Amino acid sequence: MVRHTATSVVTIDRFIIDQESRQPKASGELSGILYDLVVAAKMISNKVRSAGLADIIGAAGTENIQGEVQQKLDLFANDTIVKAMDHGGRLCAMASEEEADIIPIPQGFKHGKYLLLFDPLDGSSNIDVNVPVGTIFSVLKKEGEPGPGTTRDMLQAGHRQVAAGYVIYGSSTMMVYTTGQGAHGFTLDPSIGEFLLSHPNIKTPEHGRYLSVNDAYEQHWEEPVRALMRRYRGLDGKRDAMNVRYVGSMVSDFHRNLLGGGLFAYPANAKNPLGKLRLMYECNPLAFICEQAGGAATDGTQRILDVQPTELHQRTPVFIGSRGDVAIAQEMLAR
Ligand code: P6P
Repeated sequence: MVRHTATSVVTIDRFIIDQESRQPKASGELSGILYDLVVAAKMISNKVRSAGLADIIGAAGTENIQGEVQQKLDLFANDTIVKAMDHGGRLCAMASEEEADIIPIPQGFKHGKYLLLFDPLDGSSNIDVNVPVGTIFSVLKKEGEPGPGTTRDMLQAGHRQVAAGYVIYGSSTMMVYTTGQGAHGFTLDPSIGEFLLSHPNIKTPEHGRYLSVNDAYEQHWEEPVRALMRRYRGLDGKRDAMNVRYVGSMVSDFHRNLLGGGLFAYPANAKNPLGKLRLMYECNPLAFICEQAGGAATDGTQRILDVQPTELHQRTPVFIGSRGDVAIAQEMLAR
């Protein structure tokens, strides 16, 4: 007789409902935002997977606020998220890496109390060489009076996030998110179009195997950063060398390190005095997830989630991953 070991199949929608039921004051609006983000993730995943076949590979020719050439898939991902989110009545404004100003909720649509910030397709320069890319999102709550959200409403420290997550379009499409009740991973089963719980309550190891940094900038780092990287590489004899893994797609590097343990670093350098990565919709959401998984994230002087933003697209140096490895950065850079 074949014994079937019961394995519970939990869809992301079911998980979202279960998590909401544990929050007595939950109105269901945050769950609604997550549902809509799941739909957008499926649509972007579908397009990313067929990008090599359809005519959406390659630069769209336009530039985003960062002066970076926008890939066509960037624009598709951006528009997909905006269209999936703008009419649900739960948001009062959005902000995207691809758009200079905030994205208002169109006239005629109900304004909710939440703010959504996102990087629609991080690492998009890797698209046409088939390196995994990702979507990153952060949800804040508007303080004060209800009504249309403003840039000022968005300038909140990362510890005020109510939800954060990313989608990685890799060998499979995965969505990892948190609402402050742990970090949980879901893998898309394309045969049924459902994200299924595959990585409940992710915990990242205290010390990691992997170091993800672009050391082409070594000559532009300050000496404490160079000493820190020598430590991670075991060159000062104080610890074993970490394996370097760097694909140039933050979501991919972060996700591998989250599951296997490791540290992702994008330090300030003489060319980028505040580093390259954005605080509000890259570092803050990933830091929230990382802390929920038992990891940590610092800018070298303070916890990423405590940084008080002053601009929507501001950049920050970042050292994020296994708590013990981040502690070394804090110790060596605070000197
Ligand atoms: P560099 C992609 O452009 C990105 O924003 C991140 O996804 C990635 O980690 C980083 O930039 C790579 O930057 O300077 O090493 O090429």
